[in-house]
Amino acid sequence: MTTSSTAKSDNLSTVNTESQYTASSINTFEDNQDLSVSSLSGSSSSDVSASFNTSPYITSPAIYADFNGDGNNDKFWYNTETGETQVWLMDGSNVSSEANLNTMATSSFTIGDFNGDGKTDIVWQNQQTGEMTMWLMDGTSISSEASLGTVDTGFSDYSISDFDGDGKTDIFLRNQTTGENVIWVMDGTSIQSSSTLENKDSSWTYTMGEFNPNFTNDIFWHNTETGENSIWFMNGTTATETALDTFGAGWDYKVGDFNGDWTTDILWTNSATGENTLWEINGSQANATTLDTVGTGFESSIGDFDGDGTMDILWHNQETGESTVWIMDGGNVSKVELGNSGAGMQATVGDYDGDGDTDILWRNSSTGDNYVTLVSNDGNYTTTPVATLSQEWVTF
Ligand SMILES: [Ca+2]
Ligand SMILES: [Ca+2]
Ligand SMILES: [Ca+2]
Ligand SMILES: [Ca+2]
Repeated sequence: MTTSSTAKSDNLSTVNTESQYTASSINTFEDNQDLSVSSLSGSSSSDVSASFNTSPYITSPAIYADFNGDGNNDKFWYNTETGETQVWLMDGSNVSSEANLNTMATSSFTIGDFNGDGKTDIVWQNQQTGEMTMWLMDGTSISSEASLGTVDTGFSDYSISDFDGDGKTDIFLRNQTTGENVIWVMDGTSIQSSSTLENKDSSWTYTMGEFNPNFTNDIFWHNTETGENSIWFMNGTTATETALDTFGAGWDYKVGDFNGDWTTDILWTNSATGENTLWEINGSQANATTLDTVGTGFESSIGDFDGDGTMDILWHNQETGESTVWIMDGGNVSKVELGNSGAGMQATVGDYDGDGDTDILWRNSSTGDNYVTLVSNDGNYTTTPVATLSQEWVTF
């Protein structure tokens, strides 16, 4: 595998242990833990077939892949050696439909919904030529494929967001070496406008979010050397910068709406010490709460595991297989221990059965075995093997 040929999503680091996830290692959530849907139905015995979640982020096909728009999150796979691609439409722990799509060698990709039809699309960058290619998706088919042109290969850092709030995902391109930043406002496979924004030198990293929230998406900037933080509040291609407190030099950060106010918050993690701090953000205000420390080696995945519209955190240790879900209510945390996954498993998350609760796909990247853990509205969970794909395949 070449390190340059990977998907751009989170949690794609590979593991190389021999252990397997076994059915016998799977427990149920502790009986006294309440993972029921509370804010939506007022009852923990609500119809488990109900397919809703109040979070616009959890249900966004630009954030969690849904290639046919049925409300069940799906899986996309990329073979880092051959460039082969595969899509799985999920129906719970069943792969209801799968297809091999075009081969895209030496490329990176990310998802979005560039035509705003509620079905996840894919944008590619060829890391050798800089050519950008878009696939508008319809289930297991590419309904439209187009070249977006070629960028300088220095712009290998790109992400998606909806900067003008029209429901069609746009593209942000950054040259991490020179600090140059460019926005492409998209309408399907057409670049409506291209704008160069202010330079941010290579000590800055960023993530996308919705920090006001007016649904023109914004950019959070963090200076890894000085700990300076700021937000670009976006309105189309116009950025208005607001400085936040200085914090977290050398810390990692992830985004999620952990208090359900539709404003993106920041989870800070110090991977050396295991310390965590939550920033609940409202415009230019960041309310900091120190959270518990997790052991080193734990990685976070963000989802809504109790389906209440506020995002939660799956902590998973790939070496030991330990997993804990933190059910979040702002800075208040209820912890739920998951069974041990077995060592060497990589977790990715999505709502694969469409019941509003985020589920987990475990992948053993040594053996290529995959398992889906479905979280149900009553707080129980079940784990089922799904198809195996050899180790050079990655997913997000
Ligand atoms: Ca689409
Ligand atoms: Ca929030
Ligand atoms: Ca939640
Ligand atoms: Ca679910």
